[in-house]
Amino acid sequence: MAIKSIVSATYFLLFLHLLLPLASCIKRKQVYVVELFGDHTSARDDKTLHEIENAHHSYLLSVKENEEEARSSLVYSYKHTINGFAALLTPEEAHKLSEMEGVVFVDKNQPRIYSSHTTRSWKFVGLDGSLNPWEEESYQTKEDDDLLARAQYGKDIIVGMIDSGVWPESKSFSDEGMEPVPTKWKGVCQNGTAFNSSQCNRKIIGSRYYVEGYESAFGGINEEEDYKSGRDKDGHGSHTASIVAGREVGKASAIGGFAKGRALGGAPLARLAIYKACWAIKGQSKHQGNICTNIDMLKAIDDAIGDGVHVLSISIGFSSPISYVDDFISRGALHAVRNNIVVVSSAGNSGPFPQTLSNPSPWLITVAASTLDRSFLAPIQLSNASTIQGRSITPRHMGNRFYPLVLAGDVEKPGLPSNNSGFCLDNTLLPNKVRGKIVLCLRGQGERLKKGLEVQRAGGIGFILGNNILNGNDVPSDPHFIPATGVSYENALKLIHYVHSTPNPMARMLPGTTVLNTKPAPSMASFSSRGPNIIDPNILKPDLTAPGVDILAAWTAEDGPTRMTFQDKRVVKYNIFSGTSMSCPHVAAAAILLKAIHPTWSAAAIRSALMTTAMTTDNTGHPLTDETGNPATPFAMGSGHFNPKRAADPGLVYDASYMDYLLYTCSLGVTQKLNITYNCPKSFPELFDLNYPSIQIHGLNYTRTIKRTVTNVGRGRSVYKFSAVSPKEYSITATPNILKFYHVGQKMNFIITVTADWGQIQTKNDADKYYFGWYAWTQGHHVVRSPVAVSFS
Ligand SMILES: *[C@@H]1O[C@H](CO)[C@@H](O)[C@H](O)[C@H]1NC(C)=O
Ligand SMILES: *[C@@H]1O[C@H](CO)[C@@H](O)[C@H](O)[C@H]1NC(C)=O
Ligand SMILES: *[C@@H]1O[C@H](CO)[C@@H](O)[C@H](O)[C@H]1NC(C)=O
Ligand SMILES: *[C@@H]1O[C@H](CO)[C@@H](O)[C@H](O)[C@H]1NC(C)=O
Ligand SMILES: *[C@@H]1O[C@H](CO)[C@@H](O)[C@H](O)[C@H]1NC(C)=O
Ligand SMILES: CC(=O)N[C@H]1CO[C@H](CO)[C@@H](O)[C@@H]1O
Repeated sequence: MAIKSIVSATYFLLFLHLLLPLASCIKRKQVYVVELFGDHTSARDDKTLHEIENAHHSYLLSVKENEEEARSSLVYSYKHTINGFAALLTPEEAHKLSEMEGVVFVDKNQPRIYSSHTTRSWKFVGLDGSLNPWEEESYQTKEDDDLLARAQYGKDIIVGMIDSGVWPESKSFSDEGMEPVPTKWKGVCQNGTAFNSSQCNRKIIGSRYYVEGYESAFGGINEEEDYKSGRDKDGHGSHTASIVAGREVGKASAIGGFAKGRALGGAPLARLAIYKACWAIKGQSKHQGNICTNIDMLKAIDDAIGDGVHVLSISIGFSSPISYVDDFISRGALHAVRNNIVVVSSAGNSGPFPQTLSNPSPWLITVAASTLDRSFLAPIQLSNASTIQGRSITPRHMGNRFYPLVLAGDVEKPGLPSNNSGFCLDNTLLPNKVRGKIVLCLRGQGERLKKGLEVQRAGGIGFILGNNILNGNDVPSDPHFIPATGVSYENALKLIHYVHSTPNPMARMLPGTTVLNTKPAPSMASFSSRGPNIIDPNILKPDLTAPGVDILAAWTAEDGPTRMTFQDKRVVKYNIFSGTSMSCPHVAAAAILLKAIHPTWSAAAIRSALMTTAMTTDNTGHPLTDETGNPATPFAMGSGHFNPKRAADPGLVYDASYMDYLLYTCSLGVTQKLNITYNCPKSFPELFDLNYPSIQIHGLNYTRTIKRTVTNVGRGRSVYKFSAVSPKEYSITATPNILKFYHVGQKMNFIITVTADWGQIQTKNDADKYYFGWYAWTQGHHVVRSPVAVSFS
């Protein structure tokens, strides 16, 4: 009970603070999160679950007038994640509860707003090509079919999608020919608007939705904007679900007769369990788009654990880092991992700036985004006979004529502030100077699709979107409304030079075509969030990169993809979208296949297999690059680009258990704050000793030894040899540097020593800078590789 008194004291201070502003609004009920002492037992029978809910109810009954009121005030009863509940309480009731025996914590829910990790441009329909993620990567081989066959296409594996719901009628979610639902499944198909309990099938085996947190923060769902059910209005949830587990669909889509592709998810027979926690908000709201609140997210994870999913795919997060304690995805995921569920999450779209990474917890798989080897090339011909390369998926053509080419900055209303000039923002262009011309607009301010509309408004005939220096080579392929193409920063400079140096600059834009096997690919998307991890600089994140640029997948059949920003009447069943939201489900699909092939592997073993076998070169054989054209660092790509086939046979894995994560929370000093009932031992491992498949060390000015353990999952008798490429200014060694295994399942410990080259670093003035290297254990075709990032301070 010592804990209780300490906590009440902490809580009380918080409470006073809350009470003052609330005093004036009489008895207004708000959502509070109440956490109780003690963990849930591991028993998960109906009786226990019922008891948990009754216990939550009885707490409420003790502060409410009657049974009826207590029942109706319970918002969520958490049964598999935290031991607690969310309830509508007055401040007085909250205070009373906080003083009760067994209550550790009562807090007014500060709705934290998560959003889906797609880029802000809403993209639209491909020109060609298949969306099979395995097929599109030229460096992947036909052997991937063997992988799918070995995994039985994921038929026994259930993936929980926490997202904006699903469009159940999409052919991608057909259950034709599928076997009955796995008998262990405990989920439900929740009745709601336009999606009732008879609409689940053998593919979509469950559907639930979570709206309480949203509605308490933003008011009731506007049923014009979203369906109050598992049905997806937004498109994001259908897109991610079909990337993971979409069935094969012959002719995926057609707009203007273009798209003729085969649509196929990564694990086409896996079962989908839909947890809709994200809701579309239209209009000019600050949280425009798809938003999700913390208590809804946590309940979705809580139910997914109870329902029996094997993998969770969460393409949701914050736009900047947030602590493990405040982050309900992280907290829920820790309990999911305890139940041996693999949780895959997106790194975020706040790149290319450093320290922007989201979902950094070491129990998550954190996925960055990179390109495919497919481009939609739409070049520009200049009247001086040069061609400038561009990209577009705009289904509008301008014909063969040349038209005058102008720069937006030269044809806009006078007196615009210089920081608003050249961007083709709303109502900035002068029709008398734009009519019948092609306009070059710059990226950086304003939405890309809207710029095209502004050119159209002013009577322009075509539009070129020029990257700024930050976007570099990362050119988006957008579905504009008038003939349009996008160009790199370098090409934008060429066009500007051409206009300035030519008396009568003319150009024509050629229609877009799909080009496969483009090189180099993959390369990092500029929007992909970057490390270093500032929540804990001892854990290197992201973990991996996977395709997240111009991904074609299922859409809602009702909604124009750009509807969030302006009227778009175009409606498609398949849509092109970019973001770490799209790369995350690729890795979730790989995790499904690995889980099917290796049912006994832990979540950490599956992550390790994916990380240590990841590719660090592109299809030219050179190091994978970022948007600047330079080699990408582990802060952009983690261990590299996922490679599911090699991951099925990694040789060795770095395993970690729930207990290891608990000890990690002890080292970090957050165990209590996470309200985990666990008495930390007197001594616990260093943070950097968590058995992670990568290494990050900060503040290393002399030498450090790091412990790791590998488990043999390859051949029985085998000998692995150590090799390393040390980060500049440091050296890496291992003791021992040969690992001899005698049987499968055998574990071996080793120590990595990283030593700084003092003198050199001191003379440089870059103490904060990280240096990168790697080490590997090699045996035959097994190369078990780990990136290393080290900084001096
Ligand atoms: C559930 O389904 C029934 C029958 O379709 C319908 O009448 C009812 O309104 C639905 N309930 C909700 C909450 O949508
Ligand atoms: C559920 O929806 C389907 C399709 O809209 C409809 O045919 C069926 O009657 C509905 N069932 C119930 C119980 O409302
Ligand atoms: C543009 O510049 C003005 C004046 O310097 C400033 O007030 C405004 O915030 C700037 N806008 C942006 C988007 O940077
Ligand atoms: C045409 O103009 C572009 C842009 O100024 C320049 O890079 C290119 O060399 C020119 N081509 C010829 C053939 O002069
Ligand atoms: C080296 O690191 C130690 C421990 O972090 C610190 O006390 C010391 O000041 C550092 N030395 C330099 C030169 O930064
Ligand atoms: C007893 C305890 O540690 N309570 C913590 C529960 O979690 C919240 C944050 O969500 C902390 O603020 C409490 O201190």
